[in-house]
Amino acid sequence: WTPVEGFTFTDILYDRTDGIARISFNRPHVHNAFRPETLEEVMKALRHARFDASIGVIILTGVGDKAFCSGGDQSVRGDNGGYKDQEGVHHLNALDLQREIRSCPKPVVAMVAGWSIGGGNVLQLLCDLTIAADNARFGQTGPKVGSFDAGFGAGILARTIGVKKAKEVWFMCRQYDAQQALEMGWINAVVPLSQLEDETVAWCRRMLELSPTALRILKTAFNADSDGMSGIQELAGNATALFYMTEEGQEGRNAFLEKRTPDFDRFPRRP
Ligand code: 2NE
Repeated sequence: WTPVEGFTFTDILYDRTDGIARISFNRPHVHNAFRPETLEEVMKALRHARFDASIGVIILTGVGDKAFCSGGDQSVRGDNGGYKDQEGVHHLNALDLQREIRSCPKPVVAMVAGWSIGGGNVLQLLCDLTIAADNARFGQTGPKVGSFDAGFGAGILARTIGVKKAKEVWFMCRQYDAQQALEMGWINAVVPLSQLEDETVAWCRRMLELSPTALRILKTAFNADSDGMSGIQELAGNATALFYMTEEGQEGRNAFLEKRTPDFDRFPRRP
């Protein structure tokens, strides 16, 4: 792994290897709980990886083997509707990151060792795939600590593991080990901790062998109905992008620029 140059992050690490970017929560003293600044940094790195054409897959993980992420840092949770940044402004920017993970056109893979809890576990859920170590533990704590995620955190969980199980997760605030999470369909694979990185990278390399456009459109398709009109917008944006790459699409642009009537006659009206 090589650190990506040009960034000075305090709360995350951002590095890369052969087509794979890795973004790591780096607050191990609080089991990688996030504060607003942490999430801003993750979003900055995610956007950079998104626009770097040499990156095909992004891993989201936590530093160390004790925690992926334990959610919002309760020590900076304020009384004014969110988590306080260093200027005292309150944020719920975990929700912004959730949307960015979903709308990132490249696969995002959660690599989980240790705790995946609270808002951290919702981020894990929203990654496209999750590879867990055998020491991973998953759960929601919201109703215990006076919080909840009634958006993707409830809705996508219900779609992922079923409504009854999702209600159990939120209503009981229990913790589930990696094997239980696998059986529920919450995650994709469990491996011994010592093999976590190798296995995750192997999954990423497999995706790097495949068509990036096919993966991009499939990701959008999986999210389209649950994202409503904005999901359809993303899916449709892929159609526009592909159309722009055709002679038919380019004929319209060329005719406009050349101040002539477009000639679409040579393009077939397919059944
Ligand atoms: C994760 C868990 C179950 C681990 O328990 P354990 O016993 O293994 O560790 P411990 O001793 O609790 O944690 C180690 C240190 O990390 C801090 C702890 O306070 C402790 O610090 P010291 O006592 O050593 O100084 N720590 C852990 N998680 C933290 C957190 N989230 N914020 C601040 N400090 C934290 C156990 O630690 C646990 O249950 N943690 C809390 C999980 C939690 O409730 N997260 C917030 C959920 S709400 C949320 O994330 C959210 C949302 O619902 C909506 C929008 C945005 C965010």
